[in-house]
Formats: sequence, structure tokens, C-alpha cells
Amino acid sequence: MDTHNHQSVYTLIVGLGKTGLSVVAYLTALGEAVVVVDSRDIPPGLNQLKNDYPNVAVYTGKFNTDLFTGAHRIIVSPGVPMATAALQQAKKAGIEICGDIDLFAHEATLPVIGITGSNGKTTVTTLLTQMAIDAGINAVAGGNIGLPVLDLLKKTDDEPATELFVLELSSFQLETLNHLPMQAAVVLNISPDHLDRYENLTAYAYSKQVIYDNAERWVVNADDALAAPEQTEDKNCIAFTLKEPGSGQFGLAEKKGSLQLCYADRALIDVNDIKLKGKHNLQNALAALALGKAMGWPVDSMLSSLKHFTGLAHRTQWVAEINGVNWINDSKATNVGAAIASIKSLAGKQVLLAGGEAKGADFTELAAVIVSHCRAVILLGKDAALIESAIEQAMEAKRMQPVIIKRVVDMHAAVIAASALALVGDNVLLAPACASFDMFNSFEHRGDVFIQEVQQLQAMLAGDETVDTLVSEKGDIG
Ligand code: UMA
Ligand code: ADP
Repeated sequence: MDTHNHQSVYTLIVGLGKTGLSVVAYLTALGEAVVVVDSRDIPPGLNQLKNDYPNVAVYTGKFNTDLFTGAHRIIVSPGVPMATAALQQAKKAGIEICGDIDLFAHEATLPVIGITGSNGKTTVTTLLTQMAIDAGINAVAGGNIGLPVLDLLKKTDDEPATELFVLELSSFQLETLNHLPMQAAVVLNISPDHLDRYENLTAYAYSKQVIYDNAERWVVNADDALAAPEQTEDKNCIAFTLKEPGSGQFGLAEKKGSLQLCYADRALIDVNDIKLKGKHNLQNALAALALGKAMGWPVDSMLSSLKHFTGLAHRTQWVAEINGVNWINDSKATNVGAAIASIKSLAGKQVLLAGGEAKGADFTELAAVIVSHCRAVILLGKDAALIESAIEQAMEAKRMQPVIIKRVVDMHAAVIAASALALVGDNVLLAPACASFDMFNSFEHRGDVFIQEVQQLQAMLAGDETVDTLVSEKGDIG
């Protein structure tokens, strides 16, 4: 590989996904020399880079450390671990390393709200952005939600001027962040995730808590010791809780015979008037209200936004009812905490579809919930065996009625198997507790394939075909 063709002073962009491309666009527009590296032979953004930036040098395949130590600074994509040997060499050599959020921080002069946590980030980011818009503030959402932050800075003259950035930030993005002043910030909750990248849960939780470092107002989960910062005295804090709220807190309380979202002892809205379902979504609603309150937005306007918010695709998304069984897509339940919240949020028994890339997860807690809530579990993907053995151990320990476990090869077989096992009144729930990358391009792709299979099943059953016919025609159940 010839590494001597590019200019001697260059910024190295590590990773050629959405983030890498947004950094190339941003820095080349400023006239900076950039070099791009990606350890995959054919990374997702390669064609676009070659078409749009034919003069930018790009090196794919195994990282060449010389390119890292020869850079004047390095912008690293969130998916690339800081523990990567070439990055560590560069760090040792004293080269500045940061992420796209830092570049954004240098440029953005408008107010920023930061949202992190293990689960609920996208829901809260979307709901809060809607609350801002409904309150007359031109807010835009970006970050881990799927739109790189630097792309938020692009505006044509005929678009209305942005007034507020609402950023969903992952632990990976916060890890490389040096300084981003925020008007308000929240760590929604902490439950195990990405333990293939962090030494332990505390290290993971700490990587998220740095969001508070430069925030004027802290929105704090009073129920979650790992999410809440240790020192909150002298801080401008608003807390939320799923319990009865204290003074200055948002929470839940029985009032007038029904459960209400409250601010201190004031009832705000009946939970039955909210379209988002499940306790986890009440937590998200309370967190959004607390953030809006921290920003000084009118409460009535926020409650109206909340009332009209129907939730997002791939998150406990109802797909169909077939012969008395509800089919639900929660493909975004990519970790144990999310899958547990999802299973618990549904009434009745579940037939659970789970499995994929485990990211170092421990499935003991999930298995205990499965044993008490699920009729059957259909497992697919790379780490199916880990979930299966955790369920077997939980069944032995609890001596409960056995949960039926089936291993399948693909989503088609999973849907057929679930259809054969679900009884009237059950839910078939896709909540994989794992990432999707072993079998699908993304969690959206996995959810879309599930929906297609369910719709196909529905059409075939309506056409009077039996599940047995489907199985023999289209593949095994495994
Ligand atoms: N790469 C390497 N070497 C590595 C690892 C990755 O070269 O060791 C390359 C890959 O080959 C690929 C590129 O890096 O070409 C991808 O970079 P990336 O993984 O950072 O992905 P992006 O497309 O830039 O998307 C990232 C976030 N992805 C991750 O954090 C994994 C997106 O969050 C985010 O929406 C986007 O930036 C815009 O900010 C996704 C995500 O899965 C949704 N986030 C995790 C989560 O929510 O749990 C944290
Ligand atoms: P994130 O962006 O953090 O992944 P999402 O809002 O996309 O969060 O929700 C992803 C999944 O996480 C949901 O489908 C649901 O299963 C679960 N979930 C959402 N909010 C919460 C919460 N507050 N606590 C626990 N699980 C949650």
C-alpha cells in the first residue's frame, strides 16, 4: 500500500459509514486535506466517496498504523473502538483524536439538548423535538438517531433557520467527545449493553454520564443509580421517577381513580390519554416533559404533543392480528433491558422471537423474564445458543412450566414456527435482545423482513392455506 501519495498535513477520518461521509463533506468544504481509512475491504460509503470526492485518498482493509501516526488529527467514527491498536498508537504519539460531535461543537452556536441512555433515546429525542416544534421552536434532531450531527449544519437559504439542536448521543459518541455545551441533558437509564466494548457496566455507565459535564440543566432519573450522577447538589436538576413524585419531580401517581403523569402533586395527564404503551414509554414521556420543563416550554403545549405522539416504527410496533394473535415488531430491542421492557409491557403470554449478535450480553435476567411471561421462544442468529442455555438454566432453577424453545434458520421459519405455537390471546413479539448485523443490514431491515413475513402469512392464511403448507413449501422450522 502506498501511503506517501497524499499531502503531508492531513486529517485522518476513520470509518466510512454515515459519520465518515459527513466528516469528509464537512472538512473538504473547509478546504482541509483528508485521508479516509476503513478496515472493511468494501465499506458501505465507498462508492459514494469515490463518486462525490474522487480526489480524496481512501485506504480499505487492515488499518495501516503509519497513516494514523502520520495524521495531524484523527476523527474517529463511533463504531470504531478506541481500543483499536492503530488508534492507541496514535494516542501514544500525542495525536489529537476526536469524533464528529466535537467538530459540530466548534461550529454550533445554537442551543443543544443532549439525550443518552441505554434505551428510549430515539423515542425521547423524537418526542422532545416534536414538543419543541409545537411550542414554536424550530428544532432539528440528529446524532445516533441516524442523521450525523454535521449534516444538521447544512441548510439552504430557503429553509427556516434552526433554533435548537436535539441530539441523541450514544456512549460511543460521548466517549470521544471533549466539549459540547448543552442547555439540558439526560441519561435516561442504564442497563447492560455494548459490554463487548466496555470493561464492565460501571465503565459503560460512566461513558454516558459525561453528557452532564457541560450541561446547564441536568434531567435525572431518580430511580436509576447507575444513570444518575453522584453529585447533584448545587446543580440545576429536574428529576423524573416512575414512583410518586416529590417536589420539583415528574412522576406517576393514582389520582381520581386512575394513573396520572404528575409534576409534584399536580396531575398532568391520564396515562390512558397517551398513545405510547408500556411503563418504559411512561418513563420516556416523563423524561421528555422534564427536559421541556428545563427549557421553560409551556406544559400544556407539551402535553398536547405527548397526547398525539403515536411512537415509532420497529419499537413495540403493532403489525397485525391474525386469528386472535397480535404480532408485534420491536426489532429495536437490541439489548436485554429493551427486550425485558418490551415483554413486560404486553398483556397476555408471549411467543418471543429473539437472537442475533449478543454484544457480550449476559442473558440470565432475560431468561428469568422469559420463563415467567413467555409460552415459547423462537431463536435465530449467531448467539441463539447463549439465550437457549440461559433459558434452560432459568427453567431448572425455577421449576416452572417449561417454555418451548425452537431454533430456526431465518425469519421466515421463525414466523411460521411462532404461528404454529401461539394461542388465541397471545402476542408474537420480535424483541431480539441482540444486534441484527449477523443476519441483516440493520434493525430496520430485520423489522421490515419480519413485517413482510407476517403479512405473507396473513395473506396465505386468508387464502385458506394452512401453516403446514407454508412450512413444507418454504423451508424448515429448524
Ligand atoms: N469500521 C472500521 N473498523 C472498525 C469498526 C468499524 O473500519 O473496527 C468501519 C465500518 O467498516 C464502517 C464504518 O466504520 O464502514 C461504520 O462506522 P460506524 O459503525 O461508526 O457507523 P456510521 O454509519 O458512521 O453510524 C454511526 C452510528 N453507528 C454506530 O455507533 C455503530 C449510528 O448509530 C449513528 O446513527 C450514525 O453514526 C450517525 O450519528 C447506529 C447504532 O447502531 C444506529 N448505534 C449504536 C446503538 O444505538 O446501540 C451505538
Ligand atoms: P434507543 O434509541 O435508546 O435504542 P428507542 O426509543 O429506539 O431507544 O427504543 C428501543 C427499544 O428499547 C424499544 O423498542 C423498547 O423495547 C425499549 N425501550 C424504549 N424505551 C425504554 C425505556 N425507557 N426503558 C427500557 N426499555 C425501553
